This record gives sequence, C-alpha cells and structure tokens, in this order.
Amino acid sequence: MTEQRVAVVTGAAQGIGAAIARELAADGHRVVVADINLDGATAVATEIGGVAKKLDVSDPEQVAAFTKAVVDELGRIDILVNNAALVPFVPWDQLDFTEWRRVMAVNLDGMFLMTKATTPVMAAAGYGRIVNIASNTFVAGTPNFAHYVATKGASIGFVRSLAGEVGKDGITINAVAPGLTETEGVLGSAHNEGFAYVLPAQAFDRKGLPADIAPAVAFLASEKAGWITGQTLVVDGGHTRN
Ligand code: NAD
Ligand code: 4PL
Repeated sequence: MTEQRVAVVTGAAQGIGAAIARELAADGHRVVVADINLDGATAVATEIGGVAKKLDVSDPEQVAAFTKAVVDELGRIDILVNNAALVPFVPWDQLDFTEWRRVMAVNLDGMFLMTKATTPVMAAAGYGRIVNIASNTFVAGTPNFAHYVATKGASIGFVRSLAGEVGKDGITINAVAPGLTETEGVLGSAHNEGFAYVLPAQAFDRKGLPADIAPAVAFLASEKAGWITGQTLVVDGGHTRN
C-alpha cells in the first residue's frame, strides 16, 4: 500500500460522501468525516476508524477553524473531496432569489472556502488531491433545479481553471459527475421518481448506489492519478455519454 494520507470528505455523514469516506478508509487513508450533521458523521467515522468534525462548509469562520483543527491534530491534509451540497427540487416557477442564494452558499461558496483553506496546506507539502463532486445533470440538462445544475457546471469550470494554477504545487484537481444515485437525500425527495426515466437511458437496468461512485473518487484521490488534472469523470452507468 502507498503512504497513509489524511483525507477530508465534506458532507460525509450519509449518501455519496459516506461511501467515499468508506472507500478512502479502505485504501488505508485517515479520513476526516465533516458534516453539519455531527451525529451522522460520528457514526460513519466510528465505523471506519476516522475522525468526525461538525462543519458548515458555507461559513468562512467554521472552515478556518476546521482546517486549523485538522492540521493541528493530524498534521496534514493530502486529499480534499468537496462533496457537501444541497440537492433541491424546485421548478423554475417557484425558484426565487432566496432559494438561489441558499444553494449557491453551500454548493459554490462551500467549494471555494474549503479549497481556498486547503490548497496552502497541500502546497506546503508539495502534494495534494482535490476531487469535486459535480453531477451528470450538467451534461443532461435535467430540469427542476436550474440553480443546482448551475452550481455543478460551475464546479467543473472551477476544476478546469484551477488545475493549471495548482499543478506547480503537486496538486491535482478533478471532478466526478455522478448520475442519479440512491442516497438518503434522493430517497427523501421528488428526485426518487427520476429513476423512472433514468434507468431506461442507462446501460444497466438498476439504480446507481453510493458505492458505485466512490471508487472513481478514490482513484482520482490516489497517488497513481498524478497525471490526471482538470478533468471530469462521469460515473452514471452510461446514462449520459459525453
Ligand atoms: P445527501 O443529501 O444524501 O447528503 C448530503 C450530506 O451533506 C448530508 O449529510 C448533509 O448533512 C451534508 N451537508 C449539507 N449541507 C452541508 C453544509 N453546509 N456543510 C456540510 N455538510 C453539509 O446528498 P447525496 O445525494 O449523497 O449527494 C452528495 C453529493 O453528490 C452532492 O454534491 C450532490 O450534488 C452529488 N450528486 C448526487 C446525486 C444523487 O443522485 N444522489 C447525483 C449527482 C451528484
Ligand atoms: C440524473 O445530481 O444526476 C436527479 C438529483 N437526476 O441530483 C442529481 C439526476 C438528480 C441527477 C441528479
């Protein structure tokens, strides 16, 4: 096995983030399970021998305190997975500026704040792996959450632009774009009905699961993926083909 790394996964109390935390732990890394839901984060961290931290990624002060605490306690941050996001279902007629800003704060401000706080730590070590969790909705143009799809397209643009700036510091930054995946969040929302149109478009006739997404993230977070940066890997059972 390769050297043990410290990995931060945001929004890792459940769903895709929890599966990524499990996968990175299975690869031998020390995983910080960060989430606004501390109870859920603690359950995942206990299961995988990681560390749970309460964190709202949209709050600059919390992000600063979190980053300092991780570096003080674990000494380094080698891997950052920007997974935390709001996944709303809001048709255009009902989308107002308050709802727009709410989603931008978590999905975009959170990605910016976490990346901004972490890249100096990685640069000092001359090594880093950043993976943004985007979505295949940016490819498919899925309706009923234009604000969300805008944030996922933005996360891909961010990866493309930043890759060239952080390469000199040994840092790669890539995106993984999942398709519709059966998570707690999806099960509790109208997105659960989306499987009816997604399954016939996929190459495989079953629902995507969090464990289907995590290996792609773990690969891009590995030392082996060091020649890959600025890219987006769609992981959606063939639903979209870009
Ligand atoms: P989910 O709603 O099941 O879980 C999201 C987690 O993020 C929760 O534990 C929640 O507490 C946490 N969170 C929310 N706001 C936060 C904040 N401000 N700070 C820290 N943590 C916060 O979501 P999911 O379905 O597992 O989605 C995870 C990621 O995958 C998201 O980026 C989502 O956009 C993306 N994605 C999901 C699907 C899907 O179909 N499930 C498809 C494509 C992309
Ligand atoms: C195809 O990212 O990729 C619904 C909800 N349908 O969040 C997503 C598809 C959803 C998706 C997503």
